[in-house]
Amino acid sequence: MNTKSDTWKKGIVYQIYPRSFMDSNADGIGDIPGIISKLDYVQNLGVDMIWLSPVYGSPNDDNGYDVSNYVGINKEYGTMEEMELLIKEAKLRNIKIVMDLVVNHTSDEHPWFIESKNPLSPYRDYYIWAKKPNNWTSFFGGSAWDQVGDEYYLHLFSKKQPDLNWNNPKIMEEIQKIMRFWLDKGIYGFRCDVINIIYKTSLENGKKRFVLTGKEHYHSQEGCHDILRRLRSEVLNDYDCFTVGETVMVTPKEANDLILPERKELDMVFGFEHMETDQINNKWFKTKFNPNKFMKTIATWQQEVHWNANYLENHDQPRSVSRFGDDKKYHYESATMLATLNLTLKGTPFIYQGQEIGMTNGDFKSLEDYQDVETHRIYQIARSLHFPKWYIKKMIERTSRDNARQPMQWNDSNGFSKGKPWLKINANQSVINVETQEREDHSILSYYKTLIRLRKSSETLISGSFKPLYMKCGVFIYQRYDDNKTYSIVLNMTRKPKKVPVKFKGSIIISNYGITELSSTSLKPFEALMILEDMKND
Ligand code: ISL
Ligand code: CA
Repeated sequence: MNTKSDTWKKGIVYQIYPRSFMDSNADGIGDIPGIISKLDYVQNLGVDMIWLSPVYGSPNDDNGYDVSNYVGINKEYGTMEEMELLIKEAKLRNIKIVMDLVVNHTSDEHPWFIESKNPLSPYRDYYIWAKKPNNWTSFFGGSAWDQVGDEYYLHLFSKKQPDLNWNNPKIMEEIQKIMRFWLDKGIYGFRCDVINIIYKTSLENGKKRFVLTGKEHYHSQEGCHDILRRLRSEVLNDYDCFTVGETVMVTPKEANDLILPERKELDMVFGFEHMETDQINNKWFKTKFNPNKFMKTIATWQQEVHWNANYLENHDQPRSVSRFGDDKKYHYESATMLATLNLTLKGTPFIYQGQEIGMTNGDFKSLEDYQDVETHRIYQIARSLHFPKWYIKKMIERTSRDNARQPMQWNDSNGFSKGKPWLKINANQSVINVETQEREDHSILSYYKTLIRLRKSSETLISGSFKPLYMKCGVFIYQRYDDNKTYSIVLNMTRKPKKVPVKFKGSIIISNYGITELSSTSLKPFEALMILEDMKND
């Protein structure tokens, strides 16, 4: 049993989507040498871990979440030597690398699947084949089955992402080898892709649903818990590492069933309930953002879940300043208000590349500008359902995952690449970029750096308790406290001035309007304050 460091609880994670982070060889595609060239920037942010989205061999149908070689590197991103150099260079800067474990499915170009297409192959049972498809539907819309020969194979995502058959003990063997291959290279653990749907209890038809018909046969099944316990006891326990599960559709209770220490499964999970408070039925049918619903969901997870992985955006989600803030009139104020939320909650903060400078949703002009496989799939389905074109355009503009995948805005021109970027760069990089913000004290980037330093120096923010004080009219007030200190965090999540309904005594630790005195009884638009309560007055 290896002694486990607690960096994953005390530190902060920065997510890098390699294709869009930094291009070192002018082919318009981000790569590993590009990441290495920006490690000083990442270190200067003050973060402790980098979660690296997949860089494995892949045909890029889903930008690497379709793996064709788990123990090789996509040549567009670099070589294994460069990957080993990244781990080493990061370590020199006290940054640990966390890889993406994508084991619900492989690419259909993985040798296992190519072999498996032959019914007589020993690899046939590495995947899920059936004489005829059941009624299950895919996360990307449409049937979850495609035909090869006279049989069908299951794919809960794109048809180029066939699901692995975890009922086959060979899969456990193969995946344990892959995990050890990377842990032996000195990585600090895994973000586990859709890890709570990998075990299918049966292939029975599912109850007809608007989305994900069939999910009751694979969502958080007992067989999945068994697999997670074995991965932990047979592999992970031999290393100083942690796991964060990407667990779709879990409630706080289901999250605890995956992460409570006595369960010996995962260390923490990404929940989605706060990310589903501005939609009806599914993410493509967005509603007006309702801050009260959002903050109540967050408060529930803070109080009920053993240890949270706190995030506001990632490579699948729209940009938080556009979605939960105001990326026009109150760009600085709302981005820094959201930063204050993200970095003062209880649990491990995750920051997605570009969030620290307030990167916004995309400025795509036509469907051809989008690259995401899911976006194009949804477009086809919406057209086949005769949705009006103007409605489909709005749906895609608000929800496409490409909103988060436009290249990192390093300066006001070609900071990301000297070549033609694989995905169009947002025109607002002329004003929203790292170089400009590094020069200014009053910038989103400077605010993030201050907040990160503050959080890492405060035992109360890292391990203290959480208590909601007020969650109404778009105002979210909560406390983080322990025996030594009590902080009150006050957030106006709206563009309207709001009355402060609670009396505070104490000193202002941080304010996104730069105020130093607790005089006013009202909050400005998107105002954020953190106050160190005056304990003497009790
Ligand atoms: O898009 C989403 C966020 O609302 C989800 O439906 C997402 O597709 C789902 O959470 C699974 O995401 C993960 O697995 C997918 C991959 O496309 C995503 O990028 C990855 O984060 C299949 O590997
Ligand atoms: Ca490149």
